[in-house]
Amino acid sequence: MITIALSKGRIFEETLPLLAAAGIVPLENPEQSRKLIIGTSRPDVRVVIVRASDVPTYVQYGAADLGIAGKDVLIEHGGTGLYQPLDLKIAQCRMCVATPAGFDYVAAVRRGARLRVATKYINTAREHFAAKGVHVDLIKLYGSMELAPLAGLADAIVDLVSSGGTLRANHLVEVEDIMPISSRLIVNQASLKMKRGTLQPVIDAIEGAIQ
Ligand code: PRT
Ligand code: MG
Repeated sequence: MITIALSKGRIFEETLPLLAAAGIVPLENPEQSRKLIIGTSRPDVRVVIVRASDVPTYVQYGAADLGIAGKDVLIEHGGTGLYQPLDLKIAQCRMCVATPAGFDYVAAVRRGARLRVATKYINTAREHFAAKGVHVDLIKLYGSMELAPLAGLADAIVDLVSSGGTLRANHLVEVEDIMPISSRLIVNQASLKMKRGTLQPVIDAIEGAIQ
């Protein structure tokens, strides 16, 4: 049996055509079903539905053989025990620093001000600001980072942006680009050794279907 860990939402939708290329079609839509384990058109393959940030953990411990996770999530997880053979080029966005439109970020950095930065991505943010020599107090949030500067919790946020619509709606502007983000296929290292005969053709078919 091969178990694939997936999250609902944008990753699931964009993953369907890639799995289909490997002959794997989930038998139910997780958006409609409450089931957390979903069978597929292949009797030897099942999908488990987990939170996006839990996907690397399931694969790390071998509860899933394969998974698909954003680079943002993988950096925060650390990648221990994971083989990351493919950039799937799905769920693309970018990680950036944003501030209220009236905040002079460049001037604050230039005068060495200590900035309060709210984010879900503590590791990514710590590395980014350390590399630039910017002093920051990082405030961990689990969602809706855009609210933090508006409510007076932080001077800036580190968050993902795709269309820019959420920033605009909250009068925030992108002041620094940190890195492009896309989703990766992740594989449990022990599974790859023990089940290579079944896993490698799946990995190869997915690779062939990347746009
Ligand atoms: O919801 P949950 O806590 O379970 O996890 P999650 O929010 O991380 O899951 P999900 O499904 O929302 O995101 C899964 C993955 O999609 C992320 O890990 C990213 O790799 C990727 N991705 C791509 C994005 C976006 N684009 C994105 N725009 N993840 C989140 N966003 C959010 C962003 O945080 C911001 O709040 O969308 C908002 C901005 O969108 P725009 O279009 O208004 O700029
Ligand atoms: Mg979400």
